[in-house]
Amino acid sequence: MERREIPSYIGLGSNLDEPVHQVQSVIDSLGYVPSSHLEKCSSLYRNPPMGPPDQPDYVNAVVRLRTCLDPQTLLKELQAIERSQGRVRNGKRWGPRIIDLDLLIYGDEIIDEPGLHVPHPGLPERAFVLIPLSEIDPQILIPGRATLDELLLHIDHSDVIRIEAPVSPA
Ligand code: A4P
Ligand code: MG
Repeated sequence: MERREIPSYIGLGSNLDEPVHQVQSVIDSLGYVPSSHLEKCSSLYRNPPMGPPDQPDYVNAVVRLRTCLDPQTLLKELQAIERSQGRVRNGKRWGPRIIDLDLLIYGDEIIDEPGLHVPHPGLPERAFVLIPLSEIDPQILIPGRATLDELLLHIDHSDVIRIEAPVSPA
C-alpha cells in the first residue's frame, strides 16, 4: 500500500567480512529502495559488541530514508537487502553478522505488530544508534520516548569511535 512520504531512520551494523565495506555497500543499496529517497547518512562508528564478547567489533551507522512504503513493506525491502548481501541467520542471539538493518523510527508512528516493533526497542539504550542518529537529526523526538538529548544524557558513549566520514547519498 502506498502512502505519503514518511521520514524513516534505519540502523546499519556489521562485524564480519570487512564491516566498513559492508556498511558502505548497504548504503548504496538503500539508494534503490522503491518509492523511497535516501536523504542523509551518518559517519561510520566502530564500537565493541553488545552481547557475546567473543566476536569482532562492530561498525554502525544510521541513515534517513524518506519513503512512501508502509512499514511492513519497508522491513521486507530491508530484509531482502540483508539477504542479497549474504546475511545468513545462525540463530545465535546477538551473534556476529555480515549486515543487520533495523527500522529504528518510522515518522511519528508507534508500531507493535508481529515481527515489527517501532521505534526499535533497543534504541533508547544503544550508544551505537543514538550517536549516529544525533549526527543526522540532533533535535529528533523519539516517538513514545523522549528527546535524543535526554536519552544521550543517560548512556556512556565513550567507546563509540567515529572512523569514516558520512557517505553522500547518490
Ligand atoms: N523486528 C521487529 N522489529 C524490528 C525492527 N524495528 N527492525 C524483527 C528490524 N527488525 C525488526 O531480527 C529478528 C526479528 O526482529 C526479525 O525477524 C524482524 O521481524 P534479525 O535481524 O533476524 O535478528 P537480530 O538482529 O539478531 O535480532 P535482534 O534482537 O533484532 O538484534 P538487534 O537488536 O538487531 O541487535 N553490537 C554492536 N556494537 N552493534 C550492533 O549493531 N547489533 C546486535 C543485534 C547485537 N550487538 C550489536 C549490534
Ligand atoms: Mg536486527
